[in-house]
Amino acid sequence: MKKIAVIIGMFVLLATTAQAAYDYLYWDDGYKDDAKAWTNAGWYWAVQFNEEKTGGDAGFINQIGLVIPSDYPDSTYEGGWVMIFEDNAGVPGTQVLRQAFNTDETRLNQFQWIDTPETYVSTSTFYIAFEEAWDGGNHDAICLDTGWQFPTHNWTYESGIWYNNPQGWADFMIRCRWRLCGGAVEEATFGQIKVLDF
Ligand SMILES: [Ca+2]
Ligand SMILES: [Ca+2]
Repeated sequence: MKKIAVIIGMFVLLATTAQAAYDYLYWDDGYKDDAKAWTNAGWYWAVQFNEEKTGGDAGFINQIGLVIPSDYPDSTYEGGWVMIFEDNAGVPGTQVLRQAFNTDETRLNQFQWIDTPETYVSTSTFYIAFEEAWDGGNHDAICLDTGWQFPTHNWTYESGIWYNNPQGWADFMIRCRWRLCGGAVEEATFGQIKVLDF
């Protein structure tokens, strides 16, 4: 009986070890200070995560989080698209996910988490992007914080060209839930996710 218990214990231990944990990656400080809106579909806001977060490993993403402001640019909410791009020599490259989402109006001004299919990202640097629903109109905007800046991680995609934070805005409030391939997750990010309340 004792032997069986030990064997069961080993299986539990193995199962626990094999079960990959996810970590939340982010640069923003969790406090909304500002918001930006565009009226062009096909223009994106994006946040880059790199080896500082991933430890240089490939991984999987299964959630994307973003903060949509209330009552800006208006008080109707159209949702939009979330995307994941792999890295190509320091700029966004292959798109590995594009998914529509509906804005959760109970979670304006705070993180709304969108489940995605578990998406393999082969590069240890990658980009999470948000695009408004369709062209024209006062469609959903993105929040950003203006303290504790990591502006080099902000990207925009305008008229078909990627720019590395051309306006000096920081930080777009776009996060993701990521796990590295295989083993245990390193301490890949800092702090806890803050509750937005302002
Ligand atoms: Ca609207
Ligand atoms: Ca910041």
